[in-house]
Amino acid sequence: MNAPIDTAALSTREIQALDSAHFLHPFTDHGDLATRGARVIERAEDIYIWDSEGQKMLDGMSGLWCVNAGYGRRELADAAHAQMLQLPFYNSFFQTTNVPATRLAAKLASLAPEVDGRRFAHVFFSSSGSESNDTNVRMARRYWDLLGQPQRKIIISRHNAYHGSTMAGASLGGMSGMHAQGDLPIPNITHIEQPYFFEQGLAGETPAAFGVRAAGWLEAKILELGADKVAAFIAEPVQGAGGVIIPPETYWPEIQRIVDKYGILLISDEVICAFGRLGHWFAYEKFGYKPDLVTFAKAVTSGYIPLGGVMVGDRVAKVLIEQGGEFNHGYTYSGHPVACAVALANLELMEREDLPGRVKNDIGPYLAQRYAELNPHPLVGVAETCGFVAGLVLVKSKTPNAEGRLPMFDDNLAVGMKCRAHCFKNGLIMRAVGDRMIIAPPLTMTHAQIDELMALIWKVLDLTLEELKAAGHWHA
Ligand code: PXG
Repeated sequence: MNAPIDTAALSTREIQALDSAHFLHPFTDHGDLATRGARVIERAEDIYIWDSEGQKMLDGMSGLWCVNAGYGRRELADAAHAQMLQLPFYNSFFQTTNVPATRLAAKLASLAPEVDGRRFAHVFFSSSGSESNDTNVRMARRYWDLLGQPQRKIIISRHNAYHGSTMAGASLGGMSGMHAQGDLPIPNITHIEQPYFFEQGLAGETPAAFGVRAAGWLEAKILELGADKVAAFIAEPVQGAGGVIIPPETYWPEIQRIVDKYGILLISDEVICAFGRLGHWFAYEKFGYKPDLVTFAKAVTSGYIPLGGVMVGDRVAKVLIEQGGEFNHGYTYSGHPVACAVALANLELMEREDLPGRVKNDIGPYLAQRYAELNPHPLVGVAETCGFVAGLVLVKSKTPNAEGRLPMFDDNLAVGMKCRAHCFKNGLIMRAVGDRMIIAPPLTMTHAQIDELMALIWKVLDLTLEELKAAGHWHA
């Protein structure tokens, strides 16, 4: 047996060596990581993180789209501590329940707005977004089975969507790199194009006209498959991991019209967009559509402990409860008391500080205003925000080509990754999705902190431009 290792006494290099010897990281080229060593994040406070070499960084990604309440919130740690001492775990399978899970289900039901008399009175708990989307597939198909339409199995999703990394999650997602590994998607899941105006808008087309056209791809797919074969359509309100793809305003109303017309279920994957991120508790309220199932995870606990789930609307809940008998599905940690206690404390904190309202009325509009100022930068094709997510595209030139689009850099140049390297060096965590730079910072940010963020973004854009010029890749 190996001797236990006192990691507290290790240098950064020693931790990195131990890490690459034993820890297989998610979505990581391990051979490559071993040559450079992982960055060791040691502590965090407010909107900042510190690595083991003492470098402070502004966390423009809220961990991974989840630390909405910011770091260092003592009351979330206290809630976990108290609940661990009282009841660290008990299952909810065999006609038992626990107080935090029950209270949280009721709390979430009270926060989810009713639309046109359709309520979200019920919640199914999991521990992650991926698991929750597996639940959605099981539940949507069970729903149609119970209604005597078992042939309704197909779930339509979108290319470049992200719905998780389990077999069902990765299949629902539209990431070709994921499909290429492991024989995915699983049967009866298919994809349509995403509503990305910058990439797919036609010369002379308005964003509004594009939104209707993009929603039309759903109707075309339904007609191609046969409406009686389609169980559900799943989509993120704003695509997150795909690069903060913000649909035109006309998109969601048209999607709603189409799912209503064919009676198919609508699943809103709000793993990133719920809990204040877009200025509302749930994002379907912002866009005014009426989902039947809503996936949540991440910020329900501000990422302090794993928890996810599905808000189950009346339409599905009624059939499942009144006609369903036993639903043969669930996880050991469905309704985990400690995770639920932390979620309750987090939602109370978010309510007290009105984080959704701050995003909607204060820091969201301020970020939008400051982001618009980036548009004149020579590298920026478009800079846009929605609530408290933002994306900007790095372009080769501001002069549209023959198709009316701004020319992009050659993929081989990996300009987004160059920009991201400058971010790290200068104390900013910002993601690169291809040449789209994205952020989703904590919802606690002050105006002064937004100004600090913007100064950093200007700096890294200038540094990226200088690097491109020095290497002879800038001819504008
Ligand atoms: N749905 C959505 C919309 C997500 O963003 C998941 C489901 C899966 O959740 P779990 O908890 O199983 O990871 C997510 C997760 C990225 C990135 O690169 C985004 C996510 C996860 C990992 C990386 O932006 N989102």
